[in-house]
Amino acid sequence: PEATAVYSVIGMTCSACAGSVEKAIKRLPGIREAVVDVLNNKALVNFYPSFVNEEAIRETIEDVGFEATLIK
Ligand code: 9UX
Repeated sequence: PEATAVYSVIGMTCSACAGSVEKAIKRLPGIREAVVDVLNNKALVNFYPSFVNEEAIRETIEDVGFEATLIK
């Protein structure tokens, strides 16, 4: 079964920022869906826990250059 994680993402200033975060998350294994909302500084990710976890996703967002905190 899949799980959902929501992150607060600090530092995204345009929709291209959100696009690059989404793309990076979707390159990870086990990602079912990723939606990044630049206006609300949030990322919602639906994933399969046998392949990836909350912390790996969080680190991927940080690797793109934004500060990410798991909020849900
Ligand atoms: Mo453009 Mo968004 O360089 O950071 S992608 S502002």
